[in-house]
Order: sequence, then structure tokens, then C-alpha cells
Amino acid sequence: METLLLDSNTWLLVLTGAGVSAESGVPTFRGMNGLWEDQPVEQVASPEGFAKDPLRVWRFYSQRRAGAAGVSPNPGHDALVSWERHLGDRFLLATQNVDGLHSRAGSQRVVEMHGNLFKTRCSNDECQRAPFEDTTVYAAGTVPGCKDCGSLLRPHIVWFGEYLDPADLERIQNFSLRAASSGGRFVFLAAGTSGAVYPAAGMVDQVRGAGGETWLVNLDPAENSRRFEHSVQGKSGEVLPKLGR
Ligand code: BJW
Repeated sequence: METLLLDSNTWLLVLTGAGVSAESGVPTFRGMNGLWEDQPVEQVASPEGFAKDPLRVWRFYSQRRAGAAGVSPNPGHDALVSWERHLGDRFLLATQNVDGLHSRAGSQRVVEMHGNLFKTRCSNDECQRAPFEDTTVYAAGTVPGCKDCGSLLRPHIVWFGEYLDPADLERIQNFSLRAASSGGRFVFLAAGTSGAVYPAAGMVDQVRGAGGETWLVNLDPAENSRRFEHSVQGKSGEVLPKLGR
């Protein structure tokens, strides 16, 4: 197996997806036994779906909360923690995962691009109430309301058709700019993601455009796998601990 050299010259941007949490027991989205297999995605993960049937959306996310609360980080998460300890500010982890497992494993420089399963916010964009920590598993048939304005509360998740937080994108962009202009080696590694969802799926092209080196660690070939220079097929919990040196 190829190995990835993490020396004092290396800047590393990591992108993770659902596959990295799969070995912890969190279901992925696409493919066999994926979450989208028996859930029409547009009904549970879009603003239109929430407007039409908020009960259904909260039932879906409450079940996800209950599932994610009972799992633990795996060796793939742990490997990323050790790489970060080694590289310090030359490391950034951008995750599409909303399960919070990277932070629970000990990762600190983390951008949660698609939000967090354990945060809730008001669905009224005019409301001043900030997103807040919320581990409640709401009983089926319950949709919580905002104590400030009375509107419905919603999961703090980026659904299809919604914009990612510009501050999160800026943090990734700034890291990439610093890495590309450092005079060092800029490496991008994506793990456990199908490369089907943008803007995350386009990060590989941006890094290549900036002269970076690109790696993919995935169980099955991702939709965008041809765009990576290095590809290692396997489970992230088995590959990542052996990959960095
Ligand atoms: C293992 C493994 C193991 C298994 N080890 N590997 C450009 C072109 C076309 C469309 C668009 C575009 N730009 C934007 C869009 C629209 C849209 C989009 O991308 N659509 C595509 C479907 C084409 N994007 C958006 O709407 C985004 N917003 C946006 O861009 O706003 C501006 C805009 C809007 C509209 C038009 C244009 C611009 C927001 C996207 C938000 C995604 N949200 C979700 C759901 C919420 C989260 C939740 O409920 O949990 O986030 S979708 C879902 O997919 C989830 C994930 O984070 C995301 C990515 O999935 P991921 O992580 O890759 O999981 P899987 O299941 O797909 O793959 C797992 C992989 O792991 C597999 O390959 C396995 O093989 C592998 N694996 N076990 C290693 N052990």
C-alpha cells in the first residue's frame, strides 16, 4: 500500500464523508442499506420537505440522534486526531458528517460543512435565536417550537438546495490559500465519501488547480475518483491508521 508522508513540509486538508463513520455503526446515505434507500431524500432533507411535513423530518432526525448518541469513534477517526497532533496548524479537517464523531474522537480543527445532528435552530430566518446544542430525541408526533418567536425549530443541518455557511467555506478557502502559498507540499485527502454532493465533491478540483496533491480512501470507487492522483481502496478504519507516516 502507498503511504502518505506527513513531514514538516506538509499541509494537509482532509475531507470526510459518511464512510468514515460506517465502521462506528452510523449508516451511510447511498448504496445498499444507505439511509436514502427507504427515505425519499427530498422529503426529509430539503426545506420544501420540512415545510410540507415537519413531523416526518423530526422523526427522521430524532431517530438519527438516537442512533448517533450510542456509537463511538473508530480507528479512522483516531488516525486523523494523531495526524492533527503531528501537523498542528498545517492540518484542517472538513467533514460532511453531522454525527460529531470527529470532535468526540479529539479532532479540534474541524469544519462541519453540513451542520450537526446535535444542534437545533429556529426555522424563521428573521429570529435572532442562535443555533443551540440539543440532544433531545423528540417523541414521534412532536415538533419543537422556538421559545423566542414561536416558529418551528428545525435541525441545524444543511439540506439540499441550502447554502453552506459562508464562514465554513471561507475557513477551508483560507487554509487552502495558505497551504498553496506556503512553499511546502499541499495535500488533499478525501475519505469515505461518494463524491456525489457539491460543493464538497468539487474540492478535489480546486486543490488540483492550486497545485495540490490529491488522495482518495474509499471502500467503493467514488463518483469523482478519476480526479484523484492517488487512490486507496478499503475501509477507512483500516487504511487511515496505516497510511500516514
Ligand atoms: C466507506 C466505508 C468505509 C462505506 N471506509 N469508505 C453542482 C452540480 C450539480 C448540483 C449541485 C452543484 N452544486 C450544488 C448542487 C446541488 C446539491 C448537490 O450537490 N446535488 C447533487 C446530488 C448533484 N448541493 C446542495 O444543494 C448543497 N448546497 C449548495 O450547494 O447550495 C448552493 C446551490 C444550491 C442549489 C444549486 C446550486 C447551488 C447542499 C448539500 C447538502 C447535503 N446534505 C446532506 C443531507 C444532510 C445531512 C444529514 O441529514 O445527515 O448531507 S446530503 C448527504 O450527502 C449528507 C452527506 O453529508 C452528503 C454526502 O454524502 P457522503 O458522505 O459522501 O455519503 P455517501 O453515502 O454518499 O457515500 C459514502 C461513501 O463511503 C461510499 O462511496 C462508500 O463506498 C464509502 N464507504 N463504508 C471507507 N468503512
